[in-house]
Parts: sequence; C-alpha cells; structure tokens
Amino acid sequence: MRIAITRGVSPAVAECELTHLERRPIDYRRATAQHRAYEAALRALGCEVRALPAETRLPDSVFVEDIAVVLDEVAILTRPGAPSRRAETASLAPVLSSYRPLLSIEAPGTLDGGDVLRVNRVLYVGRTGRTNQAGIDQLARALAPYGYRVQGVDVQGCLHLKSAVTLVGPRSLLANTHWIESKAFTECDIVDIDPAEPYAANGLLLGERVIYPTSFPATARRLEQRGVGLVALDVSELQKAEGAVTCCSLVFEDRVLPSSP
Ligand code: CIR
Repeated sequence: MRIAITRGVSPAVAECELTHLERRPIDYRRATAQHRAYEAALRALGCEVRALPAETRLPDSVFVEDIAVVLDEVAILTRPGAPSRRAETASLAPVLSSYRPLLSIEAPGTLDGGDVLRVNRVLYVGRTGRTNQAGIDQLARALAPYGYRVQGVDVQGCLHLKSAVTLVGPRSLLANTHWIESKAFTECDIVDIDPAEPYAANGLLLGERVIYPTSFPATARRLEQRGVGLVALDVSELQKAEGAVTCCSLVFEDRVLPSSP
C-alpha cells in the first residue's frame, strides 16, 4: 500500500514565507478546496491518504514535503532552512516513526525536503537558501550505510531543487535548465519546460501518471506529446504561497523494514 501524508492548509497561510514571489491575497477557503482535490487525486492514484490536521500557528505547514525525506529503509526528519518552519517537525515525527526508523538533520545543518530529488539510489540535493552544505553532508553520512549516494546540485533563481526539476518518468526529468546544471543528471532524459512558464518544472509522479498544475498549459502539451499521462489540478492558491504539487505530500510504501543498515 502506498501512503501519502498530507496536512490541512493552515488558516495562517497568508503569512507564509515568500522568497521569489510578491505577496498576493490567498483565499483560504479556495486553498482548502484545492488541497482537498489534491488529496482526492492522490487517492484516485492508489494512495492511502493520511491527512494530518492543520497547524493553526504554522503558516507553511501544508507543505509537508519539506519536513522529511522518506526512503524505503529510513526517514530523515529535516531541519528546515526557514526558522519559521522548524516547529513543523514536532507533530510529524511521531507519525513517521510508525512507518520508519527516524534520523534527523541537526544544527548547523539545514535541509528542506523540497531540495531532495531521488532517482533510484541517488539523491540529488539542491544547494539553496534553504539547504546548506552541512545539511547535505549529514544526509550523505546518514544514508551511505543504506547504499544511497547523495550528490549536491547548485540551484539559482528559485526556492528549491524541485522547483527546477522533478521526475515525470522512471528516467525522465522535467526541468527548467536556467535554474540548475542539467549535466548533473547524466543518467536521465530531460524534458525542458516551455520557456514562457518558468515555474512549470514541478510535477508529482505517481506510478505512471503525473499530478500537474493546470497553470502551465504549454508545458503540459509538451509532456502529453511525449506520452506522459497528466492528472491536471488547479493549485493556484497554493502557488501564491510558493508551493507546488510535490510539496503537499510525503509519498512512500507502507513497508516495515529492519531499522539497522
Ligand atoms: C516556503 O517558502 O517555505 C513555503 N512558502 C513554500 C514551500 C514550498 N515547498 C516546496 O516546494 N517543497
């Protein structure tokens, strides 16, 4: 069974962190409706959704992806780069610990899950305003015993690595190559976003389908022409909070594996 952990939209979402976007009013009810549709899409694609209650005082807490990296063998609780987001780990830790042994990133390391892109046994990790080298080094040390290789990737111009590149097939990446060094991803094919849609590189691959925002029609056409099956969702209110589709869930297989490497 595939689990998707989500968390309701905080009523304080309008006070979210913003780095590359101007602040615009967020319609909380509409954001909540869009988030429910997102959870319904996860269910339709075979996930059992474990929906956590909204955190009223933590504006960005709907973006659960940033708070953990969940692998088959172990989960790593992050130390988010934005101090306002660090308290988000407290309520997620007990939930994750029922599925996986837990490790955590410690100060001075910082790491946001949005900066971690897994392609099989390689974890590409963005060096961004949120994730520092100490965080990347800790992740590499924690995961080496499990046979994962961690590779840092320079990112510029966007919030997270996964704002710039995500998987849309087993070895196929959708990317904005102005924001990352595409040669870092040698073992994958790269589909470029349409240049008129710089934020279009974030899709959520689940099995053979990709949950994808309706706001990037030109890039959606490119993907469909390549045979990628899309599940289109309006996430416009969450996008105003600098969120996208990967960031609203933590998806993993519900398997209990031995805790030691
Ligand atoms: C933040 O700046 O932390 C939030 N407003 C947006 C986080 C989006 N997370 C993600 O794309 N992984």
